[in-house]
Amino acid sequence: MNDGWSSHSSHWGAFSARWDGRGVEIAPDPGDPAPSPILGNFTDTLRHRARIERPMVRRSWLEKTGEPRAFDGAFVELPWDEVLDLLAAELSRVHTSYGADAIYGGSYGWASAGRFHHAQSQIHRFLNVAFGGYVRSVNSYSAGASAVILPHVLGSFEALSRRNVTWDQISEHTDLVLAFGGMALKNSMVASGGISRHIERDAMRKAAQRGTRFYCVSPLRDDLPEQADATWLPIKVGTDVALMLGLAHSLVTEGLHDRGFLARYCTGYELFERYLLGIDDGQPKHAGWASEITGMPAADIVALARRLPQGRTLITVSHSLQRAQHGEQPVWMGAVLAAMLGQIGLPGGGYNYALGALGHTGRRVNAVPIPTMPQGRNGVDAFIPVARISDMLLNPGRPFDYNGRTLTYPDIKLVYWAGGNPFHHHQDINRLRRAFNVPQTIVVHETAWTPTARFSDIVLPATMTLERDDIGAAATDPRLIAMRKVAPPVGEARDDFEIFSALARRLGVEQAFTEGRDSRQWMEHLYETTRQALAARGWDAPDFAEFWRRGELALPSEPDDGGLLRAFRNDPEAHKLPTPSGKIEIFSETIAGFDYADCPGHPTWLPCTEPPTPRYALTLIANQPATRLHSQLDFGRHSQSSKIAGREVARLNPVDAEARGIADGDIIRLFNDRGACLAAAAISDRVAEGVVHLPTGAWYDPAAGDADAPLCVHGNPNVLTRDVGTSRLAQGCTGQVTIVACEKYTGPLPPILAYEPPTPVAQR
Ligand code: PGD
Repeated sequence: MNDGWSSHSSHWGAFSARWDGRGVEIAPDPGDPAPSPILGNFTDTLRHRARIERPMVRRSWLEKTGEPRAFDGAFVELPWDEVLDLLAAELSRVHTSYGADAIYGGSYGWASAGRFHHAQSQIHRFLNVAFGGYVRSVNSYSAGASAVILPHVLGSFEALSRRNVTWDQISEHTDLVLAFGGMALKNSMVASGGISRHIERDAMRKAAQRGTRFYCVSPLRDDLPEQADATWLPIKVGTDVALMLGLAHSLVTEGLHDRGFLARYCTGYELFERYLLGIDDGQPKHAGWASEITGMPAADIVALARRLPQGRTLITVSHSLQRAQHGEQPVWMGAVLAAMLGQIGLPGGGYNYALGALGHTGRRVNAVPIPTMPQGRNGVDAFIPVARISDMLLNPGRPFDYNGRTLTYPDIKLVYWAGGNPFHHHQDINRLRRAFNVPQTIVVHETAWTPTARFSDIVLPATMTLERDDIGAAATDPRLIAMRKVAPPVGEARDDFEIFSALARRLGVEQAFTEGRDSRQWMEHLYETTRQALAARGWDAPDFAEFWRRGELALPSEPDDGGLLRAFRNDPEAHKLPTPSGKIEIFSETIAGFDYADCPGHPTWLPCTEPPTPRYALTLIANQPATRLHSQLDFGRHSQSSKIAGREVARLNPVDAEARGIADGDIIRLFNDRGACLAAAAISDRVAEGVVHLPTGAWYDPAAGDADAPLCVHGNPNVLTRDVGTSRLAQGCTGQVTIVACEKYTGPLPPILAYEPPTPVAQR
């Protein structure tokens, strides 16, 4: 590229970058109408002290002292060859002594956008090739509950979130968007694999200007952007199902529901209606009942219900609502409410689960496949729903429920992670710490000294995306990006592929792992699938060298045809839904047959079993941050610029702040029975009363001295969150909400040590 500029891509946008030996200059893709400010995190991170420069091994692990792992433990620097020999021998020992089902390779995490150096694909492929498999994880922290409930009642998560109503349809057709949990731009700014065009802000503006009315049902006003000109309906955290039921009740009692649609396209409505009207339990779910639970005036609920059938109405339910106990219910009830309005499958109407939750939704999908790294076959049966990791490590051999089955937690001896940060993403970090002390060995490949790296035994330095060539692509993005190397690797960092190839060599499976290809040959090989599909349809299909020279390639999209719901609406016999009945399941015989009290046979109001108490009177919302992706590059300039006194910022309502004597900028302590953290207070009337908002992603930074539940001095909300599954059905992540107390912190301010690398020590 010109003047040292290289095309590149990230989960938060395409850009060009130039390295001057110290810092990186970034220029967003000129075709992107709303580039993400998160790109600013790249500028100063390549040579930051938080980067891992050399392989390190925990001294107590090397010397087999049996000491528990600690965040401030001593590490010994070892040469690559020595550490790889050691690791290959340890993997062989565990495999020979205990089998492949003693190795946990779930390795959840977002890693980087490039499709060849995709850390998950690399680690899974390696473990499959070397050991015939590993204990895996299923589903995601994003959509743990919805991915399981949706196929039972409506269709696949993929179809309902990503191939459904588009922003174009909304701009053209939609009169009203009722967004449960909103559609915050900070979320749609990000798409796994890359996003070259951020279209959501302008799409919402265009729709609002044409007259679409947006309603933001959320305790946080900014869950819809100002461009949507939304009406904010503040609601008590976790009560959306009660509001949906109150709306549904008003529709029925006023005869506004679409009986024809319910009869033709749905099954089980009559049973659900009995519940709605309170025929069996004596409690009609009327607007007054919903008002008591949600805190919204009953008259407003009735008025909103009357508006819904008046034009083209779209109901959306965000990921956040299902990242909570009983998270299956809002996903299901949102679909039922939309079914009662009879607009499912119409352009711009009906139901789109998780629209705006990521930059993958509301778009047309590509007409050709994108490059993906083949992972091979996993021959191990054992798996866990991803957020059950602490349960698994702490309870080997214990049975647990999942989606109608009784499974058993395997006995894990070795945990291997690449491309994720469980000490960021998992709930109840103090419990996770106890769980991570159970396995004999923990291995991580990381770019930086994350808390996960600091708690591992063998820490291998991985290159950052800017330090290697790759191909950026997502099935919902119309550009394939040549991700060109911008700078040399820091220290002795190596690509994950290179590390696994070297291990595979030591284990005698190098040929099977690499198939005789180096990185460049792999990229050419993976690109070929896309090129051939383009060529087969007569589209521009340059060879790899030409694609690389150009820096990007346009990918044609499928038509905006409304996906499976439109086809079903047009001809429900020819295009049955992939549910047991082929229809929308308002009552599910399958789910009822599982006999789970926490997920019955139709959508049900199930309050959280840990409600606020006089001691823990506030509800914490721990959602996605606006200044970084998850915990990635938390040490970067943009992320750092939003902190106050180095701490993550927690927002709270003026009423709650005043009651506690807290002023803007004060340092506060948030705590409950599980843990405590510091944060900096920002007082805001954009946060509903009774709520504290602390986003995720500030690196866990435990103060020394309190071994059991140390204070996180930086502001990681996962020291507070509860580690329970959404229900026995999905066992999804419930990290979004928890109860807390909050007070002004007046002690001496502890230093932030989260980004300080351990000082290497000599082996004794
Ligand atoms: P990231 O910070 O993206 O978080 O959890 P996830 O673990 O995905 O971690 C990715 C790590 O990969 C980073 O540490 C980065 O340095 C590393 N990395 C990047 N590129 C490479 C590479 O090429 N090679 C290697 N080896 N490493 C690399 C995110 C998870 O958090 C998600 S998806 C959700 S939706 C959840 N959300 C919440 C929530 O809403 N509330 C709470 N309380 N908790 C959550 N946790 C979940």
